[in-house]
Amino acid sequence: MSGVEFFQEAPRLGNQWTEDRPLRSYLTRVLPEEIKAEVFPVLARMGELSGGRLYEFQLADRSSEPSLIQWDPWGRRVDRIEVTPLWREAKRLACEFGLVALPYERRYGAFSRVCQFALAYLFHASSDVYTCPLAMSDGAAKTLLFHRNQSLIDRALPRLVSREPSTVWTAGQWMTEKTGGSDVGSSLSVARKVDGIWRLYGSKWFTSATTSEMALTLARPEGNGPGGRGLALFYLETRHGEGLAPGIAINRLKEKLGTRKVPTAELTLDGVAAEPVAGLEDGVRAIAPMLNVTRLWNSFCAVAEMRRGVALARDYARRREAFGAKLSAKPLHADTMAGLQAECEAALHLAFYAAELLGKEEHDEEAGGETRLLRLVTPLVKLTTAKQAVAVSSEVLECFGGAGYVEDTGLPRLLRDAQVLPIWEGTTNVLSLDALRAMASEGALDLLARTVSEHALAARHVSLREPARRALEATEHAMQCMGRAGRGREDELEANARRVALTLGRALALALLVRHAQWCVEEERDARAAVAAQRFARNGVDLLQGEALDTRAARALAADEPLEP
Ligand code: MFK
Repeated sequence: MSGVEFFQEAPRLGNQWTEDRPLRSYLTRVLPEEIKAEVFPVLARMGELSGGRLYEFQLADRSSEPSLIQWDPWGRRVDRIEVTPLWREAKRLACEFGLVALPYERRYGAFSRVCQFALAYLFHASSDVYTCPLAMSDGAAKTLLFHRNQSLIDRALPRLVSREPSTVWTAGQWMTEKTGGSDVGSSLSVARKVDGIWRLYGSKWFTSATTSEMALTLARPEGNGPGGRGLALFYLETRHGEGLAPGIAINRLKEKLGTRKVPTAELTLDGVAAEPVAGLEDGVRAIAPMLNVTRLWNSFCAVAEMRRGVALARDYARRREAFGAKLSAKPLHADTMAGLQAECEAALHLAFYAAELLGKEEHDEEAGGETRLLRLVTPLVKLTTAKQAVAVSSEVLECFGGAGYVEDTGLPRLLRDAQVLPIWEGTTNVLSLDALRAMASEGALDLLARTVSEHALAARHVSLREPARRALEATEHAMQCMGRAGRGREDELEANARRVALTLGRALALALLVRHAQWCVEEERDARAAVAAQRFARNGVDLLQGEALDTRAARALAADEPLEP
């Protein structure tokens, strides 16, 4: 061998709780002392796992994937899914830490959701998206409680919130059919009552984490009308002894871009027994409590995915030398990383704000219309953080140069797993329209604007004045845009929906960050959150600057059809 060999060191992670300044700082500000005393050591344990043993396990388990075994050696159809080794460990840990159980145990009162999601956030990035079945189980528990269906609550709830891995259940959320993942009302599955038992017939085109013991799903009772109103919400159990319940067949697992450890299946339902959860119509409305919970999980997973990428890139920048200095010392690299860190911090406050609202709602502590606000904040937080996660993860890969594009570094997974976040649980456009509906029907926009201004006006430190001004200005723009809506302008409003929603989401995130930064300056003598607020404001908050395109012109451009000048 001639010449000098060079080996780049791999990025390393430490305790993900200890190293997460924004998380620790936020929880220090909001949690009462007695809860901190109990929860901080648990978070430290999860942080140690997530940056240590579980992360190493994840790297070692990188190439294993779930598999579908359709037949046993003697020709019987079994349709059994084998999950990866890490998923088996993740299931055990999720039970031990009570990741689904926590809010139902209600030990931390209205802060139970904050504590739950702090743990889930630390867990997610090393769990190979085991958070997917956890999210759906939480959503199912919430939905059964919401509808006060006592026999189903008695049967399923203790299992969904169990801390015992050998008896715990997870839930599926079988909504998507070939006719649409977004337009759920066009679902074709039917429900027929045979000898006093409801049976479901049809197919489900995407069912995530299909190893669940139960599922909530939609089907149209025979004779019902079209659309979401004609669907009903059903509960079913998927297991029968060692195998699948009669009337369910797994056709195949999906070959997906990312979330490759999550077994996502296509199913045929051919008479599987099911039970209505909440009457025999209005199924879309009936499943909404589940959607709102899973959308919040999605948001925390987005923040966690960003945080993991930035933690790895930061460590790498400290080790990697190029052009005669560490990357961390290079002004342009530092500026890029600062932009990413700012996105993470703002997203963290946004997601936790929604968790605070949900916790208050569940403990009857909501005040001043906070439940209506939550209805609007949920889609805003989901769509905003999901878009951030894709952009940040893409940039994180670039921070590693070619290594970020090479599979056995474990880095490409970050981008692949982030890319699902704006798709499942409602795409950005579908959620933008959902946010418009929430604004129109629930009058929540004023509440949101008031929240932004209350938080932004908490900024007294000089460094926070400009970010606070930008949050207020962006919100004002969105309000003006909504104020122009009216008869004859429906198309314009719809075309602007994503810009309005993202502007509001980012403005709220900035205002929350500003408010926290003020506390950090005063209580921690730490200016980093303030710098994050300044930087987030510069990353772009107001997407409504300038005139919107005429919708007719936009259609012509989109379809590349002729248009007279
Ligand atoms: C790592 C984290 C992992 C997270 C778990 C991932 C698991 C992945 C599994 C999936 O992806 S499952 C599929 C997820 N699918 C969706 O999220 C569906 C996306 N489409 C929508 O959300 C559409 O907006 C919708 C299907 C709801 C539209 O259907 P419709 O039939 O046009 O319903 P419409 O008229 O908008 O709403 C019907 C009623 O429900 C209305 O109430 P009213 O009857 O009183 O007017 C709505 O207000 C209400 N509603 C709809 N969405 C709601 C809601 N209420 C509360 N919250 C909501 N989000």
